[in-house]
Amino acid sequence: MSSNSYTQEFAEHGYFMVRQGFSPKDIQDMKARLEDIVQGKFAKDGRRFQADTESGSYEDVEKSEIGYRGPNVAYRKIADLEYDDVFLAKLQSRWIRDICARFLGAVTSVMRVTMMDKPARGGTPLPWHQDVSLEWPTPVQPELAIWFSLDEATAASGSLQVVPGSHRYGVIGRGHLLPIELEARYAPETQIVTVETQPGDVLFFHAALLHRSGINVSDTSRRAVNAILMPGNAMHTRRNNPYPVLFGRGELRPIDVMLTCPGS
Ligand SMILES: O=C(O)CCC(=O)C(=O)O
Repeated sequence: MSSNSYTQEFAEHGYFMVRQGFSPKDIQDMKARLEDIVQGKFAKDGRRFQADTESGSYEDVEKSEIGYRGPNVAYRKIADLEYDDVFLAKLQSRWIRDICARFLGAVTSVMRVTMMDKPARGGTPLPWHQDVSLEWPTPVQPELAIWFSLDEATAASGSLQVVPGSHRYGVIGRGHLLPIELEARYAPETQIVTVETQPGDVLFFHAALLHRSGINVSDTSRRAVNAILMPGNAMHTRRNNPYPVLFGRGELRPIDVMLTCPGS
């Protein structure tokens, strides 16, 4: 697919897919690093972890993400991956840089980079939401999100589902979670598309696109990475400091993020 088709797909449907954007080695490197993080072999101050629910209900998800609690905890989410040298280096691949320059301009800032695990025969449904929110501490709304799975992602393993074209609603209400009473209007069953991917495939979507994911009923885990990106420089209005830059002047460099990450 050419970059003109990306622009067209993005405008029309709110997403496009780059099949095999990452090489098998890229995926292997990220999986190995993730396993080291989970095993505690690559501990880092300030990194945020969220344990999965026992109930399988989104309402029971830990509200604040806290630190590492050992290798035997089922982590639903691991945050701050922009401060991991392996993940950062892969996200800063030349082809992603080119796509971000096209869609976000000369500077791309990072709202967050997280990994979400749907373990084999488990996980917690993530309801319809947008990667934008007027409640988030930023004057600049995210515009682009990147999503890719380190494992095969299928309907059975809890892959991402989207509502094509829903980015055109812009921020719905205050954004982020779609109120349940609005689901029939904004996310009718007949319009839902399940995005199925092989390791290496990378989905780019408009941050306002409605998306969700279910549980994993397959026998293998589904570990996916989601990067939420903003155009230009952006200040964190609660911390009163700038969000990290992925591309552009002052960008994060893998060599600089080896030791710590700020967390929140
Ligand atoms: O990986 C998934 O299932 C969805 C991730 C996501 O949309 C999020 O964390 O906001």
